[in-house]
Amino acid sequence: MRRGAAIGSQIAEVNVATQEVNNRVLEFPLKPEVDSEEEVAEWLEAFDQVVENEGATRGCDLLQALIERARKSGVEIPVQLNTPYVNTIPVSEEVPYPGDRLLERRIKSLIRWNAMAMVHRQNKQDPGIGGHISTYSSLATLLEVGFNHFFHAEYGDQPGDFIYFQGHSSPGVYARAFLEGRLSEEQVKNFRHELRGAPGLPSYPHPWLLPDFWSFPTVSMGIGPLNAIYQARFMRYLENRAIIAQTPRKIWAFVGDGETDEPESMGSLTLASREKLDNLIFVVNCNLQRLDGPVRGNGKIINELEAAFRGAGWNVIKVLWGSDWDKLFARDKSGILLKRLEEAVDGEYQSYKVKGGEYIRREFFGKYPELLAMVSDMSDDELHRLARGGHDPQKVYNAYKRAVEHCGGPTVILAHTVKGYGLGSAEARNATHQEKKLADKALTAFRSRFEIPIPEEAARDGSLYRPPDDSPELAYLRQRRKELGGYMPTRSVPELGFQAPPLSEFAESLAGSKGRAVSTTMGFVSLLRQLLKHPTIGKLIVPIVPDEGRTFGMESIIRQVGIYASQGQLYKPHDQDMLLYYREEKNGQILEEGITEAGSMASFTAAGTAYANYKVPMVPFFTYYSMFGFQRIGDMMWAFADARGKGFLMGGTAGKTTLAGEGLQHQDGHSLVLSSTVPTCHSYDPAYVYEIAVIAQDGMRRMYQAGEDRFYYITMYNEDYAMPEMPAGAEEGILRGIYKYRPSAQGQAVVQLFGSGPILNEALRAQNILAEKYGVHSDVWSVTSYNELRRDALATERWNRLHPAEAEKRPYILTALDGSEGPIVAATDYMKAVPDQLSPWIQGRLVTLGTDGFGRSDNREYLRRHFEVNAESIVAAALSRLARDGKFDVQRARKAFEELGVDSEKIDAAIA
Ligand SMILES: Cc1ncc(C[n+]2csc(CCOP(=O)(O)OP(=O)(O)O)c2C)c(N)n1
Ligand SMILES: [Mg+2]
Repeated sequence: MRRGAAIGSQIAEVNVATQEVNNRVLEFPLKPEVDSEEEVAEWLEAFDQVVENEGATRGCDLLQALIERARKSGVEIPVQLNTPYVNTIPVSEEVPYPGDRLLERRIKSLIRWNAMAMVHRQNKQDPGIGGHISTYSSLATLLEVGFNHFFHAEYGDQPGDFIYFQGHSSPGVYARAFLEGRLSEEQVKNFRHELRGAPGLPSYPHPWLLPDFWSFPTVSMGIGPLNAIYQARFMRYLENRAIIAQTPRKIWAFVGDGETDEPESMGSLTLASREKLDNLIFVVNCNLQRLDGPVRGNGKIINELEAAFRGAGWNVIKVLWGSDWDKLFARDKSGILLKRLEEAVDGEYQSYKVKGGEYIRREFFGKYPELLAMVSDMSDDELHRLARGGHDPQKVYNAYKRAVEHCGGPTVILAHTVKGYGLGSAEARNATHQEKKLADKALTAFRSRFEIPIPEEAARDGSLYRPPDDSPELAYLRQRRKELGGYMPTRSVPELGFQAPPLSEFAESLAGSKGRAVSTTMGFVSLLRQLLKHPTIGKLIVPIVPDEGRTFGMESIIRQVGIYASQGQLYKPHDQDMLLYYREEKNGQILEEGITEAGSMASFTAAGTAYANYKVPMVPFFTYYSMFGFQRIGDMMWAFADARGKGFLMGGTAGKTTLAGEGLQHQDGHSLVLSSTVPTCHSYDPAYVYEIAVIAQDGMRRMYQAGEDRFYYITMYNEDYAMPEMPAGAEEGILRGIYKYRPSAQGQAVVQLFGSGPILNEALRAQNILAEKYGVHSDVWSVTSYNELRRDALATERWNRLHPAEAEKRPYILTALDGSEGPIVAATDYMKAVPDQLSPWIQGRLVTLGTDGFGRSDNREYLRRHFEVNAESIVAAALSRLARDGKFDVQRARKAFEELGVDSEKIDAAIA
């Protein structure tokens, strides 16, 4: 028996008795350095024999045993996550293409043309309007194989797939919809001209702008892939909770290779494998380029991504080379071609495409005589046309088929493509991303290459072309989509049939805490518990929390509805004997995300758009540290608004002085400024639990019952105080942003005090001090939303501006203040910019106290003194202002400052 074969048969017994094998393998000690080629050949031959005679699994066992053995012997084994730089699927395992390749190529050519023409034409007549032609040109085959064979719209009782398109490929998606007859020529001609009276097309996938078409905003890089992962997870959540049926539908996410540099793209890969999301397929369009130049000029982005995805547990399918390469690989007995493919870096691959066949022969194949000989029968033109895998429908089809059939985890397809494919001189050039127009010559060349049947003259104008309805191309295209359930993308919203519980059902929250000191956060948690118990909408509530459940006192909710865990609870929690143990369940309701606000926001997005995507009106409540919300993941909130998301963002531990102790990086004084920038976000800063109840009830009614596309940001604090009962008739004011909470008890008020959140209590204390010590009467108002008041005032003002002949309307803030006199001191735990939003309408009256500047570690008393938002500062501000107005004695005011402990020379917190 040859030596190698002996190793094979001996190690084959490794699974039976490891120790025995260990001893015997010692007869053939592995050497870390192999010193002769002959020796290597012997080992390889032995291995080949094992695989041939006993199968691949046996070969794998053998390698495993060798690795273990090597580790035990102290041999360091290099971590190797890369496979050879060839297609993952060998030719021998490919299935034939099921479609009509010729017709599909015709259709794809027409789409290519129209996508390019749409952008070209628009930039010719409106220079600078922008658009992209080279992203789609690299993606066309990847999308078309999907559209013709894989992307399911609704079919039978199966709901459809979800597709996250690369944002910059939108012209191609529009061009297909144009051929399908779903978009009119007028619409396509109005690409990027949305404001001209005629229906136009938005630049990118924006559901807000084209709500019947797009579902997933993707164009801010990184948001698409992250949202896609959490979408796939949320789909499983709905299935495991029996809210929707389990189906074989898929989520396809098309991602740019440059886009993978965004941490959001790669940050949650392990969630997808941990959760075994075999409903998720990523297709990374590896055209090796981004906006400025190569993604990894000096290396290989595909290898880097393969290692990252494999390391994260994904099934990786590389589609690198088109079918033309197959014959070359068949000739490559020595492995020299593979060696050359592996040593060339992406910057070189880019040059090969730019510089053509002669260059490829000289620089790529010419490096080794043996390799050069391999292509001696091929012309330069043939070398140039050697296609990359992502442009070969046969290879792409096989990859997609395997991805769709893969079970047990997510798949990524790394598809090698050429940026600007088919655009002649713009192909693969560094500047191709920004290319918007083609020269006349390039246009006519494009027309000839893709055989577009339009006159040369029309080609130069970038005319659109749609073949007759009864043409074989359109008939085929329609037939394919019919078989796959219909056209995509499409977005539709059903009748939601949601009945918001009436406010009376929240009697407990409205009744106050009967003197018990509680926080608004605790009040919210009670409200949430109650909602979760609700007989009809309880199951639709989705509590989301990024590892802060205990901070917000949500342990009871964990006990009540459990944490969603796709595998159930595989361990006995150590606190199982306790009432509030850490309960994980396969059908748990809470999404406990761990420490990822971005991931939580992605879940919030999946849940908040479920009313359209899954036709179930899920109501998410995402509770988080307010400092780590809009500031950290504001772009995702913006995308949520674009996606017409609904739900409640609950900003806990809010306020710069209310979150005591934590200091600069925790204390939030500006999320309300940031939230005010999102058009569909309605922000509230409530002081009392009944205010939260009123806002939440009305929010549910407006979003899910009345069908308004809006969402809420509500701050919640952790300061405990007695929650009063709701004053009669306060609802309207709470919702619109202001109501008088406690009028002056003693007499006509000469000053108005505005307070929000816990600072309302400071205003109330100030009211007492002013009256008792200084004989100044004041009214106290709870301002639940400066943002809402400002929006109302702006809308009213605009109406007045546009209707000069009609009776002037008055903004709500002014009607609310009718009859209230004197200066207004507005105190907030947020920046002064928040109350200052009202300045234009209460000009001359407003004195703002807010928490501009960096936070500090201290208790509330000292923090409020530092930021000048305590009762004493409110009193001082009122007296100061009254004194300036000649309504209060100046000397008395100065003395009052001393009595109040207000230091006129203290450093300004805004710059401290
Ligand atoms: C967050 C974000 N940053 C920057 C951009 C601007 N931008 C648009 S496309 C692009 C390059 C995209 O390259 P890649 O992801 O490789 O896609 P390709 O067009 O090459 O397919 C950049 C930087 C953006 N859209 N989003
Ligand atoms: Mg790219």
